[in-house]
Amino acid sequence: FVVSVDNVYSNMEDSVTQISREDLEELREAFNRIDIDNSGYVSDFELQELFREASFSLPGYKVREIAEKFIAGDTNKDEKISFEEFVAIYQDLRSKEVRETFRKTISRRDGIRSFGGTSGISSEGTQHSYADEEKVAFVNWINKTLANDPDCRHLIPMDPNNDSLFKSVKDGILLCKMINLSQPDTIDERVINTKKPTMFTMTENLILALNSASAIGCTVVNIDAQDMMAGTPHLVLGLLWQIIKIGLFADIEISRNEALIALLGESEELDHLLSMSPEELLLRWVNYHLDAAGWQQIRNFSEDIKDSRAYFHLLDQIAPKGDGDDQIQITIDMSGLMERDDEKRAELMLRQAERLDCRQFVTPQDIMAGNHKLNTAFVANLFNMFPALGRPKINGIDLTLLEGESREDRTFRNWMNSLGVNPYVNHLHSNLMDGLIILQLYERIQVPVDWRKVNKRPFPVLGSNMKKLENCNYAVELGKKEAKFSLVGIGGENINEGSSMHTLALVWQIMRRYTVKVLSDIGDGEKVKDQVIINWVNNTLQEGRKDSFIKSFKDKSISTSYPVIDLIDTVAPGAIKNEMVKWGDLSAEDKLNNAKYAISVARKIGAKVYALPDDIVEVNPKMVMTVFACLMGRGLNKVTG
Ligand SMILES: *[C@@H]1O[C@H](CO)[C@@H](O)[C@H](O)[C@H]1NC(C)=O
Ligand SMILES: *[C@@H]1O[C@H](CO)[C@@H](O)[C@H](O)[C@H]1NC(C)=O
Ligand SMILES: *[C@@H]1O[C@H](CO)[C@@H](O)[C@H](O)[C@H]1NC(C)=O
Ligand SMILES: *[C@@H]1O[C@H](CO)[C@@H](O)[C@H](O)[C@H]1NC(C)=O
Ligand SMILES: CC(=O)N[C@H]1CO[C@H](CO)[C@@H](O)[C@@H]1O
Repeated sequence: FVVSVDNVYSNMEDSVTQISREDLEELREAFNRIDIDNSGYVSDFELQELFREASFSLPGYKVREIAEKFIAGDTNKDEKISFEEFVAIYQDLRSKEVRETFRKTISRRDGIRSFGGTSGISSEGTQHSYADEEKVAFVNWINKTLANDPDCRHLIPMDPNNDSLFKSVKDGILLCKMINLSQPDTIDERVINTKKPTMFTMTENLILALNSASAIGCTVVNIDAQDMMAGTPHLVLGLLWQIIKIGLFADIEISRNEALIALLGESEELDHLLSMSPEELLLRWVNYHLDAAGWQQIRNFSEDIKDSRAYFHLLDQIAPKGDGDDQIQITIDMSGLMERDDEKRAELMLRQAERLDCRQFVTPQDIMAGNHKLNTAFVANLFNMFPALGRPKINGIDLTLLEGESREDRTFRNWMNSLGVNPYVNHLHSNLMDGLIILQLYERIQVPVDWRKVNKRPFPVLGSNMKKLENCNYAVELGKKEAKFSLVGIGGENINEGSSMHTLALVWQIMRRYTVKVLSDIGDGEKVKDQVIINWVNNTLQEGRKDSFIKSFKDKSISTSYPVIDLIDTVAPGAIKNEMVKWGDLSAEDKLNNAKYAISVARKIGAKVYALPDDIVEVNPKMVMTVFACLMGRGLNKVTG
């Protein structure tokens, strides 16, 4: 039997009370670390390693016993262990005396703080751990980035050495601000409750933050306002890292930063560069500068940077040479390269980074430990501050390739990422060509996927495209037969080629189904037609004694945002502050202002809106439909309690 991750989560949470959601997440993480090819399975011989990852230290004979018992009872005899099967084994063990051993091992892990059942923080006796160095790094970064924000005076600076970060997220302001910095203009500041914090206003801010985080592509499944209110460390750090990373990576994208074309290799097609993830581009950027320095290339931000030597050469290459507009010149002192002690060398390197105002995210220990996350952040910040890329030669390059993704593509991509698809989608069309993301999305809308029929990563070198095409064919077949989508003239080959028109046609139907699913759940029938939503909007507006109404999702009057604002005012009285809304004859700017306000308030009252203000101003019917459907979900929910 094959079970989707979502099902695992919901089944586990519902039926098996002994295992907490946090535990499940940790197991999931451990599982993913072993399941490097994302197949959804680990082999029986990997079981020992898996237990070690899950901080569950067992003697080898015990693991073999378990593996044998498992294989004997394995119904599908494939000698592979799915996540659900692993959880079952884990639970079985945990219910026995092993429980105590589990606690002890986890708290002995270096640099990791842990809360046991007796600490009072977790009443269920669950175990969470978090990396202290991440907390320190994020606190310093937030201190710096929010230092001058008047709304954060009560929070900043935080002390990196105590729990002040986890206390500071409580009122939601810090998260809202960080989201808005990572993706400017995501949250309308008029909507954040900054005065007189009460339980209610703080919860509102947190809901606004979480829904906005989803909208910019953070995975927030399994995190809610309560978790943030309680300052649950690993959840706070997990969310903050996603938010910070989106900001750090925002400009590591060729369409937003043409200078990156300089990284194009000889006889390399631009297409290839365009398909690279920000992490890959960042690595390419470092190696570009290391080449120029005559230093050996690095392969990743862990093993290969531990001795700080590559960093010295990188700093030397990117430091301003006095030829810029500001004529600032900073000469990197390279004498630290001669230092023999790794830790002292790392410190000397960081002092040079400090002269560039880039001593961020890492300590000498994080460098020596090869902490991948923090070193990636350190380098991304260096890139943002000093890209040091000359004007690229763009003759002979097809510049239309550089147009960048459309707003709609980005919204779809953010939506997928917020649902936690794996791997992260950086490019809507090229990342969907192997069919695997689409199949994961099917599970989110309850279309059953038989994973035995799916080819998993890594694809073989030879014939990989055939495997991917098979997945795409299966995805289209399921779309037609199971989901009953309208896919006339769409074949697996269109998805496999990355045809944007065909991919969008399929993805939109999945997103639509996802959006109206909440309505079906409430009991408005399996298929919610547009007309059902329009009628509800009209009726609700009428009941609320509002003048606005809509004829369709293309209705030009939507451009003012009045129908959205009136609807919010009806389903959540008091949420809209009338003086914030521009009424009367609206300029283009007024319309945009209303749309920003409307979307932020919608998120604040609990509607998970992915649409952007421009979608409302330009009346993009698809995105407009999702806005009204989300509000309908919110409105009906209130009625049904
Ligand atoms: C953290 O330490 C600072 C002093 O550096 C103190 O003002 C603050 O109250 C402490 N916060 C917590 C949550 O312990
Ligand atoms: C959000 O970002 C925009 C643009 O950077 C800025 O104008 C606005 O004041 C910010 N809002 C908040 C709440 O910080
Ligand atoms: C980094 O690269 C080295 C080889 O230089 C390799 O041994 C190591 O496993 C890699 N680490 C990660 C986290 O990818
Ligand atoms: C919506 O309501 C308005 C007025 O209440 C009405 O004129 C219009 O026909 C309605 N549209 C639909 C599609 O129901
Ligand atoms: C109190 C405290 O530790 N503040 C720090 C906040 O972050 C800034 C910038 O990194 C540091 O300079 C402060 O020391």
